[in-house]
Amino acid sequence: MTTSPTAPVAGSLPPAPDAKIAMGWMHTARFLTTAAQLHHLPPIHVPEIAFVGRSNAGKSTCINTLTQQKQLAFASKRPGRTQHINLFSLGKHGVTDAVLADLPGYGYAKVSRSDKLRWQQVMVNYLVSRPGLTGIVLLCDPRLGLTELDEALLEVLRPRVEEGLKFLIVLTKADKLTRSEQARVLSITRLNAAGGDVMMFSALKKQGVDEVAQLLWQWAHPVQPGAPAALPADGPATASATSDALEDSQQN
Ligand SMILES: Nc1nc2c(ncn2[C@@H]2O[C@H](COP(=O)(O)OP(=O)(O)O)[C@@H](O)[C@H]2O)c(=O)[nH]1
Ligand SMILES: [Mg+2]
Repeated sequence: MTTSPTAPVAGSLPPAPDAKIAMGWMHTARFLTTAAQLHHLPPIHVPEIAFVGRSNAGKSTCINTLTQQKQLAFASKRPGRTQHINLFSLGKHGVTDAVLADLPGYGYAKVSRSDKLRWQQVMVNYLVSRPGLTGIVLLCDPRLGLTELDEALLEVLRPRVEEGLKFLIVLTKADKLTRSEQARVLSITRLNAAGGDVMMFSALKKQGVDEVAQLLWQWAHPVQPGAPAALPADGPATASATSDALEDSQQN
């Protein structure tokens, strides 16, 4: 979508902020609350952005990297343990202007079938019914690609994305892939992204961090009717590629 700087379309994205602004904003993240069930979540009156993905996809590490806080979302050595929805407030000077929701990872082999089903239901209910939900970040290990569970989630999301829900697939652990592997998985994933964006990310190499932060800032600060665009543009957000191979602890 293109917008004229003098007549922004209501709800459209503002220009990308400077990376420093986006990263400073992400750094304000602070724990708000945790809930084991949907109806225990407080109503939120600012844009809410949810992080979802398979267990071990790198979700906690991604949230910690974006917020530049080592322990905000606990990077568990035992995947599947985080069975709560955790909310984090974002906003300068203690004024919350967005909320991040960290949803439980799915697909962990050692969780009982009944727990799996219960959590899938919580997740689906959250995604279809949460008021104020503005955007979804789906974390995916590019070496596995979109798995059956990711595809099932995409099907749930598709109608909401068509209605305007923002959607981004973050391909984590980019440092595990060569440049050409990254290019290949990016183009394949773009075909299956239900109209959302796809970005490469590495917590280890700090690849794609600014770009993801800038996009989330844009999601959380949509252009208001009649208002001028919020901040000067700093060029389009694109993921650059670096590569190397490092080990992590794997499950399944
Ligand atoms: N090489 C590499 N490993 C990563 C990266 N991000 C996460 N990991 C590793 O992947 C594993 C799972 O990460 P975690 O954030 O706990 O995944 P979660 O279950 O989705 O929250 C951990 O061993 C992390 O150290 C990355 O960017 N590069
Ligand atoms: Mg985690």
